[in-house]
Amino acid sequence: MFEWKNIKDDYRVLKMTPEEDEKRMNGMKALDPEEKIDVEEVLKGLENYYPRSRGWHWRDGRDQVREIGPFTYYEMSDPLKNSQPLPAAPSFGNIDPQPNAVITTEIASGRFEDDIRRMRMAAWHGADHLMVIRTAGQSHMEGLIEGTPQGTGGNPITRKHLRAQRKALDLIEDEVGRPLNYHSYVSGVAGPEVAVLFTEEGISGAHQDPQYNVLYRNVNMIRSFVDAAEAKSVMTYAGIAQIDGAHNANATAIEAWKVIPELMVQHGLNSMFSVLVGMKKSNICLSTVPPTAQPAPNLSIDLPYAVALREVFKEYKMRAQQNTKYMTSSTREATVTHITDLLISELTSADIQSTITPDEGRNVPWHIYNMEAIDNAKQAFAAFDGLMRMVKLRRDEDPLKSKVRELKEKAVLYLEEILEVGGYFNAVEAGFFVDSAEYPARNGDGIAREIEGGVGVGTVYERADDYMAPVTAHFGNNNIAQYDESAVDDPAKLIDGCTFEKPEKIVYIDELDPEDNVHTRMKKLEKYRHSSLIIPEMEWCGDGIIQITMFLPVEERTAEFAGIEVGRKLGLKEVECIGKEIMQLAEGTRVEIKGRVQFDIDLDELVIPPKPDIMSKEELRDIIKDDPMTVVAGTVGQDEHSVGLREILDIKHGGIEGFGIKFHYLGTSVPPEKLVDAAIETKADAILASTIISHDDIHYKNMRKIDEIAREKGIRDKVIICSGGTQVSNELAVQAGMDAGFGRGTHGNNVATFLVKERARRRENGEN
Ligand code: Z98
Repeated sequence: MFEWKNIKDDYRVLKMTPEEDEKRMNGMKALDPEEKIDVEEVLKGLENYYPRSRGWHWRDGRDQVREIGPFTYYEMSDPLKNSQPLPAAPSFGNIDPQPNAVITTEIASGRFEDDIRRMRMAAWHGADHLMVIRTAGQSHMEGLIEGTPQGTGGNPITRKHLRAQRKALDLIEDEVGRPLNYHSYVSGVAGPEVAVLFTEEGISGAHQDPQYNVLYRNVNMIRSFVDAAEAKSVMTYAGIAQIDGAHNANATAIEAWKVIPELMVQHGLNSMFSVLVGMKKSNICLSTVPPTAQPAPNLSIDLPYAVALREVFKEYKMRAQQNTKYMTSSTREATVTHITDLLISELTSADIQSTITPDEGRNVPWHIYNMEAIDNAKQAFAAFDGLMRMVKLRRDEDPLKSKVRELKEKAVLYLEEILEVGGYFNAVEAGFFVDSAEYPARNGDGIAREIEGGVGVGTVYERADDYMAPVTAHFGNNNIAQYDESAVDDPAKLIDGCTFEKPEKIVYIDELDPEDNVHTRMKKLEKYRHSSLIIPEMEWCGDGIIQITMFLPVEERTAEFAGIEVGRKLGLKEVECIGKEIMQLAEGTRVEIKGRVQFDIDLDELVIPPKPDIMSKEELRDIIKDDPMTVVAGTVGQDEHSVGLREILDIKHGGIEGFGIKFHYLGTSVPPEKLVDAAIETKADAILASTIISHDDIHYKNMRKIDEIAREKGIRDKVIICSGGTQVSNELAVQAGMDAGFGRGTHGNNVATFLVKERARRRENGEN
């Protein structure tokens, strides 16, 4: 029998012995951050797996004033044990502040086995809400499906799929050190069955809203609402956080900002229904999306809506998602919309911040874009941290005051009108919802559904007087007392516990289709998992997809097809244009294409040059601070090219000056003697000779001269001598008497690192 330990809110973990845990995980060991997760191992022994946690987890340590690296933060939660910080983090001691809000990412490529690896990457970036979109059509299926078929536009949600991913997430959450919420969808014709499956398999969040079924999936309304009562009861028992479907109204509306009053009504209907079924308000999350996007002046429309919503529904949770309705193929534009939407979340608070991948508008759901979207949220929240200590919404002044009031009044009026026509079902029949006019006006083009129509019509029956189901978390009259008075509060007692208490009662079906399953898919791709071969990958192991961005100096339509031709000429297959943006009508177009490469890379044959030996800025600064260094520098011989050398020297270009190294710049066309004499005069530690001109090997000849003169004057062992230039190779420079030569691509830190290490080496060997 399961015994749960309540951690906080509705999040509980199972009490288990180490042996039970080991059996449940089929002996799988903790992940090694430097090793890939073994998906084949995850798939083994799933018949014995059961989830170790139930319920939703909010981040720990929220809203504490905390020091992270050199900064004070006010709106962050506990840090992760292992994570992938933002790209700029190395300049800030690699800190990775984790915001208060749970961060969602949607991962459902159609192959759940590859999504496992993506989920791990996402958790490292800071996502703790992993949402799986269903395959097309699953919401119209009457029952559950089994096995692991490939999906279209999402994943077929089956027990095996959920088990494999939940098992992997158990390992991943230990690795990152934060519980991970696993999520999918309960709305649909098989809602109650799915809710039971989700409880059994440890799902912690789910969309459930009967209005979604009715309006967008044309499921019969009676069926949808009856099912919803059952599904919500089960979700309540399991502590599953619920997300509603109101945001689909602004995604569907012709002009999204016009349905704002209706959004509040839809939120209200689903929330109150859920409360009446027994769900805690703190588990009811309103799915809110700023309805419009730039170039609309969207903050002045979307902010009053966000404020009104949070005031009316203050006891509930807010799940904020970015606007997707107006997303095009421009990931840049989508990113800006995302960040401005995040500003609304900051100004009004969000408990869950959903992130939609900036490629959603191009329908290429790739690994890298999940990470970009998560990073967008993490980065924006880091930027906004503490903002509300400095700015305040002018709530009681116009325009916010009157706009918020107007929205609330319109929502109330809307509800009154629903009552006037005889209630929700009549209102739906009358086409009240998603009308294109701005309420209270109506254009009569709303989504109308008939009470006698839709999927599943006529499938609702009244329970008979002797109806009884010996199960936990059942909605409505169950007539238990008639059978056993003592089981009224625990009907499953009649059968010694149901599957919610006894996972061993679950009938686990592995695969039904001998072809369309994870094992055949993985077998075909074995070479990319068990050999030295690799191939680029965007969504699935072995897909070979790459994306190329280019500018083509022609008008848009020509550019699209010319771009595809470029891909073909590069040898790519299945080339498609996934994005184009006019730079100027006639001058040209930015084009993005995708295609499949027709080769793989053998890592055994790959020549990887040794890692350049570069010390960090901080390390270099510290060393030079304790032990100063001076150099003399100039372009040598008849060479007037000073740009390269200045880049190595000047602080502005990341040169050695920035690490505290003092330099005496002697100018251009400096004779070798002068360089050496200056080094003697200034007691320099090093000479840096720049030499671009290479006719007749003059650059190497000059290097030899510097070396000879330094020897003649008896300072060769006291001074490090380096030269650099576009045609300089280290090997030939050393042959010409230099201590090192620096070629194209050299930066100040390469030179500084060499100088510091060479000085240390010489001292260690007693050479100077
Ligand atoms: C989101 N990215 O919000 P199908 N129930 C509700 C929904 O909102 C959705 C489904 C079910 C968005 C995805 N929402 C849009 C309340 C979908 C999904 O029939 O399986 O597509 O139902 O997560």
